[in-house]
Amino acid sequence: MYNPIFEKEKFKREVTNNVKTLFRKSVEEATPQQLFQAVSYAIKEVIIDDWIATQKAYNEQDPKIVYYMSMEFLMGRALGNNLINMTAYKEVAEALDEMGIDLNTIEDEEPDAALGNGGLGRLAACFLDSLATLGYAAYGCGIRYRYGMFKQKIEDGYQIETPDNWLKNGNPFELRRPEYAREVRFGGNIRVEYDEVGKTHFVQEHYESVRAVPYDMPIVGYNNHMVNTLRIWDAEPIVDFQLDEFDRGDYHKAVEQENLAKNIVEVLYPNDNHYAGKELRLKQQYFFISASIQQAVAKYKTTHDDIHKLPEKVTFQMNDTHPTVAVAELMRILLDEEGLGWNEAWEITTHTCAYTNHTIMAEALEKWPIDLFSRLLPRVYQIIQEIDRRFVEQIRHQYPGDEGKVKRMAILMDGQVKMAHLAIVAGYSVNGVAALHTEILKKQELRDFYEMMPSKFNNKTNGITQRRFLMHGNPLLADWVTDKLGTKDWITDLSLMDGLKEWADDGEALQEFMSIKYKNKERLAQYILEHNGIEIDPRSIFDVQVKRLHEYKRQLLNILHVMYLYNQIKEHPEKSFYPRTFIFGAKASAGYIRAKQIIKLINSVADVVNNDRSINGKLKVVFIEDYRVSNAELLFAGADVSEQISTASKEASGTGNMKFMLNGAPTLGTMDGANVEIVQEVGIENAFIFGLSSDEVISYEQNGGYNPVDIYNSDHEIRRVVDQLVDGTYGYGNREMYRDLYNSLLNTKSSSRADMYFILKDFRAYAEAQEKVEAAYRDRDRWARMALLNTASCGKFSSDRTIEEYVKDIWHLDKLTVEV
Ligand code: 26W
Repeated sequence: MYNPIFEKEKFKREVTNNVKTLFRKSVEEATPQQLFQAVSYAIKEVIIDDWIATQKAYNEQDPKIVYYMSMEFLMGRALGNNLINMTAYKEVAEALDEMGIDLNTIEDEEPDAALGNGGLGRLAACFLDSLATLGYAAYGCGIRYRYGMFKQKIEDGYQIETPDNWLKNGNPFELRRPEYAREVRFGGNIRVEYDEVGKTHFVQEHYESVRAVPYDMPIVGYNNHMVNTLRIWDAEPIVDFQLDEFDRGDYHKAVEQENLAKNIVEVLYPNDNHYAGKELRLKQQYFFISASIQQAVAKYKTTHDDIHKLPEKVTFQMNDTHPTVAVAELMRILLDEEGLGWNEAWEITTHTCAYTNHTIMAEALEKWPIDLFSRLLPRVYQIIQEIDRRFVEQIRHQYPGDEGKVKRMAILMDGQVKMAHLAIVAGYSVNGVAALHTEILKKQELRDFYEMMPSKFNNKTNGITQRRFLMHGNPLLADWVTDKLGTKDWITDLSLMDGLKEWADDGEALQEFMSIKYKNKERLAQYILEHNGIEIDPRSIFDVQVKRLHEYKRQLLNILHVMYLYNQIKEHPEKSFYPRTFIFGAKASAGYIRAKQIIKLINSVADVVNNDRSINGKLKVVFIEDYRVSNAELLFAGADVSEQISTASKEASGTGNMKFMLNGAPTLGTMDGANVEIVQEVGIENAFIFGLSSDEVISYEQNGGYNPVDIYNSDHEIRRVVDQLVDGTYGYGNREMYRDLYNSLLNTKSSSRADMYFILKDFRAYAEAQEKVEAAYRDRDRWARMALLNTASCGKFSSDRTIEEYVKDIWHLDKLTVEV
């Protein structure tokens, strides 16, 4: 068996020595943070050898490389994950223990690398893990934000954002690579020149530029010596580059460039599914894309001399539309720097770029104002104009007289650059992230494009890595699975989980399974006691909804239902009620007022309910502060019920749903996103499904919505809950506090439609599904079986499966082997 952590004693000496040279201290004197640093550097030492060996394998085997281009990589912590993938976790824990150091404690010293918002960023991180584990050559390309996703504090029930200074103690795993720095240019104007042979040249002048400097983070594959690279770019002022002759000695300009460099990578935009049209964001996009593409082309050219064959060795996967400027940047390099003609360049580009769509939310679509775009990226804009001109010609040719098509499909329209259209036109593949989502893209959102180019469209249902979300997050269950299956192979082949079904009717196995769940609930309860000061009973049903806060995800439906339950308990104290703990975790975009009101409401309800002694602790509500990858692992492991209650059709896939399933929590959800496939795998009897279907939602939407006031008038229990938003019950007497939420449900004036997300429409069905949850939970054997079957049926949802599908259908990569 491969064991990279050498001899234990050598490792211990290394840690001791690191503490000494880094901090001039002994192990006994060092702080936990210093020990974290010392241990991480010792681990990095080992990783570096495999990293070098992987580079050597790249050079010798010349595999095709996928560049996963993403504005976001939500990596979380690295230390524990690296140890898991090096198969050294237990040995290292033991060695540290002998030194009087607790591995868990020092793991907690590592800040999350939170370079992402939510689903899309975490998916990118899972994909990198799977790519390295499966032996594929891949680079993650992104931005080294100085500040990642903001830290959330809850003060007086309100969300307060504070900066995430994740680099303040340094990042032991990263490697600065100044030798690969690139220049990226913004603004100015394009001068056209003709050379002696009459060839046209486009020269950008009077531009501002920054130096892009890459930092590499190792991506350790599981038990295979493969170490891939996440390359994130930092910006520095250009000073040691040659300025234009025109600019030389221009002090003012030097200062501006200093500012540009500082601003560009300063902070991750905390918007999820909402496009704000900020110029700085476009700068961020072009900055990391230009640097990454320049580098990929340069790397290709060091070993290949025919640029036309680029698509045989390189593929750029664009994670949503955020990196789509890649299309035009690659064209620019091929045209202006490689001197190719338009057709050749287009041929190469359209066989190299592929696009993944992650949302149908209209407000998430990126459309840049043409004046902004052309001012910032003049040459890139010219190229997009030409792409658009040719595409429109093609539409007119294929659909003569149909100007509606042109209006709907053009890349440049109504003063805007439509990034999704550019991605589809230039991409050789367009994929959605769950079966239902892809169908909605084909039939609704992207219908015209699907009709014109059906063969580009395909589905790749998302997945998650079991290395982090079971092995690291839930070691008790991981060991149990290994024991029951008699093999560890599920770690790299999750379909083997199916073998657990054998134990679904074995009383003893079920009991073991549930006692592991109980221990994880105790661990979570302990975390909540420490962080929230709230005592919760691990015997109660842990009902968990953790994800970004968004109206379409319907945290409001969940909390309204808690208010409804509270009313029931108060009114019928005699009725038996199984104790429930409702746990929420969510960050709201800083500018998303209504989302923030929902957080405040959840906290107000928690305040009232948790402090009402008359209900004997039957109901508890907890809002987890600063939900993030590291505490998510505890939440998935400790959950009984997985809340996946988005308005059908709105959640492209969801990936949290899969993490809960893996950890044995049945889904309480709508037929949306990947929930549909979860139900297919586990059986509808092992989930709690409710609510409108996506077809029903879409059909209501096409007919102007529905009238929530009818429901309000006819269902007095619903009315009571809605009224409690404005009668002071949860406003500490203030009736205006939740007026906007009340209006959003009933009043057409407050939004384009009343109850846009069908909360009241689905309320009864949701409450009934919750009753079924309670009934099922009371039957301990039935519940245990259900929970176990969820874990046993999650095989499809490994990101390993997803990546193999991308490789087979889109990327066509070769498998590498790394020899050490
Ligand atoms: C421009 C603002 C913006 C920022 C982020 C627009 C859109 C986004 C993302 C596409 C939002 C996102 O994270 N989408 C989620 O992607 C996951 C991975 O595919 C899916 O599981 C989620 O359903 C989807 O909401």
